[in-house]
Amino acid sequence: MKPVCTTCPYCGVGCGLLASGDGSIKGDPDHPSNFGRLCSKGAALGETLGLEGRLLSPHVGGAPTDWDSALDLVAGKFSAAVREHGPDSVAFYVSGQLLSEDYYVANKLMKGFIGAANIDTNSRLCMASTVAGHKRAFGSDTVSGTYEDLELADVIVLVGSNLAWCHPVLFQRIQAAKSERPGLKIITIDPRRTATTHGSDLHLAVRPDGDTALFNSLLGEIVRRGRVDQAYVEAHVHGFEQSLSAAQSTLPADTGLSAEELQLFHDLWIGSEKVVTVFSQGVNQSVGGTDKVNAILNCHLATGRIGRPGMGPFSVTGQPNAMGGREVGGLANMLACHLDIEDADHRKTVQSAWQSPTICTKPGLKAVDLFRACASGQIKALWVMGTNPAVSMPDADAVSQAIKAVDFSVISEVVEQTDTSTVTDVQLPATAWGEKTGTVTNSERRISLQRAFLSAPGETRPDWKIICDVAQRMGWAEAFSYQSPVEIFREYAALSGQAAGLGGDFDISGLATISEAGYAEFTPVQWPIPSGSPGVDRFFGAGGFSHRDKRARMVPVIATYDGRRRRNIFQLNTGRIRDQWHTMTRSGKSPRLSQHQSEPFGEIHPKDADELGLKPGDLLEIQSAYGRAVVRARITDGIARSTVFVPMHWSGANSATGRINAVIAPTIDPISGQPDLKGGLVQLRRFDALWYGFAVSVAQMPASSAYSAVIKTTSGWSCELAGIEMPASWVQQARNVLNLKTGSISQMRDSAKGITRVAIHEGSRLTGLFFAASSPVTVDRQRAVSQVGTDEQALAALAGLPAVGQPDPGRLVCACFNVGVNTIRSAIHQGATTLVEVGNCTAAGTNCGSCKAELQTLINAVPILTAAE
Ligand SMILES: Nc1nc2c(c(=O)[nH]1)N[C@H]1C(S)=C(S)[C@@H](COP(=O)(O)OP(=O)(O)OC[C@H]3O[C@@H](n4cnc5c(=O)[nH]c(N)nc54)[C@H](O)[C@@H]3O)O[C@H]1N2
Ligand SMILES: Nc1nc2c(c(=O)[nH]1)N[C@H]1C(S)=C(S)[C@@H](COP(=O)(O)OP(=O)(O)OC[C@H]3O[C@@H](n4cnc5c(=O)[nH]c(N)nc54)[C@H](O)[C@@H]3O)O[C@H]1N2
Ligand code: SF4
Ligand SMILES: [Mo]
Repeated sequence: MKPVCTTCPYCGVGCGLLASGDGSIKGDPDHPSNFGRLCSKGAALGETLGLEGRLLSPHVGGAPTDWDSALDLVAGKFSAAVREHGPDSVAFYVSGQLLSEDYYVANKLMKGFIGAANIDTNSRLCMASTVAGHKRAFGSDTVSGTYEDLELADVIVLVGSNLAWCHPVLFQRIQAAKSERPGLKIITIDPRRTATTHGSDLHLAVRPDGDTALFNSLLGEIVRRGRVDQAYVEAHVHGFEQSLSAAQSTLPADTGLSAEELQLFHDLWIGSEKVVTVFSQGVNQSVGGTDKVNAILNCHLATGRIGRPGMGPFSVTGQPNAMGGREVGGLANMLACHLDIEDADHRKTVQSAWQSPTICTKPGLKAVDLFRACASGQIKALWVMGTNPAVSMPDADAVSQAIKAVDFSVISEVVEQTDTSTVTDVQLPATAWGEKTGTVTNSERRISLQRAFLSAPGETRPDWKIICDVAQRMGWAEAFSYQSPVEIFREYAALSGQAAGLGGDFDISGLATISEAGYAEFTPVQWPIPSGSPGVDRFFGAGGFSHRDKRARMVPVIATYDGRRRRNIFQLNTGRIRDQWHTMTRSGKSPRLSQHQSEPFGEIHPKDADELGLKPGDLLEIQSAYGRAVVRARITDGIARSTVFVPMHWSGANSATGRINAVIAPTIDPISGQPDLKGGLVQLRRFDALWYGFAVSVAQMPASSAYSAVIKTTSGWSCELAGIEMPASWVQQARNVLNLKTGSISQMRDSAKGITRVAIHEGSRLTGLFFAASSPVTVDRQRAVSQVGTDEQALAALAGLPAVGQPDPGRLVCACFNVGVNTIRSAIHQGATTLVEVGNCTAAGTNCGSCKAELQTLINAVPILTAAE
């Protein structure tokens, strides 16, 4: 069978894939986002398609039911709440992972038919500050540039972005451009050392939230050096003087950088016209996120470096359809097609296009307030779609409680048990990636189709269909009578033409009459796509902003900085790792992806670790007024003092105490409503475990004990754990942890190492291994994983050592070819000194390339011997 062209369901790069029903996935050589490239997550998609753990039928009150009963219940509850308490008593909380068609109908239902705007999305946690910053500066939420600009630039500045891990294919494109043109300089601005800073020419370890001060210092310097584009500013920009005086009132010292570092940055940025400033969550997720965005935009506007090849500000979107969500008006303060709720003409246009009985007249509740309103009883019915807020929202324990407190809650999910689905009343089974069809828009405004290549399993239905099924039952049968996604797409495209008529930027009306066959053959295309005239490649090169006077605004922004250091008060920074996707409900199904980083961890500076009495391998307890978490300490001088970095991915479903958002305060940027997920103050201490353990089982292990982190392996599951009470019986403890009630037991006490070892056999098959010790257990994890599920002798397995002649490959670095750190180090010691040579010897880094930055670090760590030595 011919593979199907589709689009990756993970990050906003939006790579094209060739997917087959047997789960084989390749990069699509013809897709203009990736030209055949892939990253480790995309390459491992085939391992996530199994039906294990999928939600396959509607559930009410924990029991399976039929669709009609579930839909009648949901529609009845929402209608009753609207009737009895008004439209503002219901809310949807949706996701940048929905397809545009799903997203569009959800918004249509809430804003045009229920008549309130209480629909917000996880993009509030992600892109809201950029949206607000764009709107302040441009009058519209427009990303002006294209990926090609990154290849045409002379200087690329990455601000608050770990591109090498979070947008790996874009990073690969940049690296390829750099190897062709070594003059291309990459600057990364991040308080922390990352895989991206390793691949950069200059790393500016700005103090947390020092970005506004940094770009203010740049604006001052642009002016001092006479490099303002006077003609552009005079013709197209307002607010120059006010912004400059605000910038000049900011102290360069507030950046936390030295005078030399600042000068280097100024020289590079000002010295080349072709500069692209890429920004992401280190900018957006801050109490001053919107100001940071405008501080960056100010510098591009003052120099007229926008909308021309090789230059411009560039916000990279996170989720596969973060951009599409903004286009359909997914946020509580927007209308479809970049129209504004506050504008009466805009509302009228949308209402008449929808022929709807009503239209919301004021912005709805933004994510943090939305869940507060759930807790307070204002929201009587809540519908969550395609997101896991009990893990990803700040103050996550309170969010979980808030969902429980709502009279009636429903979730549309693909996975049976998530931290959120287990606290909702109704679970509706959605078709997953690979089983459904619809469009997504990537970071460069390129619309691509995700196509089904598998049949829908069980009773699952696509999200758009579930929403329409409910809307029809709420009395709006005609307005939601779509038979397929293309019908929704056509309506949406037609509306965008009317929106553009009101002066908007978003116009895809050229696709408003697309046929079913045309949609099925959809090839990736960048908007704007007006009907009857050609679109443009880039926006704003010659002005033409969306404010009424067509001018952009430079916005005065001031950074304030509380530089006091307090004893045992740390700034909590959070973010992503290379091989997991958010709350791991999908990427966590891949054993390969789970090996790269198998535990939640906290990066901490060696001096802080010393002060806290932390040794490598110890556990770290993180506490705030909101909650606590326990993670593995990772001691590194790559992180600044008094800060700690923890990944966002671990949830209650796979860890006992690794859910970091339980600790994070629900503090928001007052302009965008985006939570400060990279800020927040915490206290740290060494977690005093009485024992540490490691377990491997053929059965799925629950997240138990005082500390635990469970991952999927090739033979079942493995788990790191620790306890604060000595179990009465290690055998019983092993059975509980391994989730194996039956089977014969072998036990061994290794007094030399102080390790208790328990093996469980079912007949001749080894079903579980459990190791415990008073200090972190030092058995060979990979060896233990490879033994479980086989006919391994108990005593050999309990010895936990690699068999003679079988070297331990070490922690996984290259997920594509399963190459461990020890294999790579040994190749380097044997003389491989470049990425190509390491690739030739071990195959590491030769497929998706996501691990190249890590390989380079390993190469750099080994001194190269010269002939003289
Ligand atoms: N592997 C992987 N890739 C992903 C995702 C995933 O879950 N896994 N998710 C996708 C999504 S939805 C998103 S939004 C993107 C996010 O992509 P990124 O924004 O690149 O990812 P993060 O790791 O959240 O944060 C980036 C960096 O911001 C830094 N930072 C923290 N505070 C500051 C600060 O004050 N200033 C500056 N300059 N930097 C700071 C952090 O140290 C971190 O290294 O990734 C997308 N891609
Ligand atoms: N501490 C901290 N917290 C963060 C961040 C951070 O940097 N630090 N980043 C924030 C950001 S940028 C983001 S984008 C969020 C992401 O956070 P979430 O959106 O909560 O994370 P996901 O795990 O992607 O959740 C998606 C859910 O949808 C389900 N799903 C998958 N496919 C489908 C489908 O087709 N239909 C339906 N109905 N459901 C589906 C998945 O199983 C999963 O449970 O996290 C935010 N939270
Ligand atoms: S870079 Fe990786 S995760 Fe992002 S779209 Fe491409 S293959 Fe998917
Ligand atoms: Mo995101």
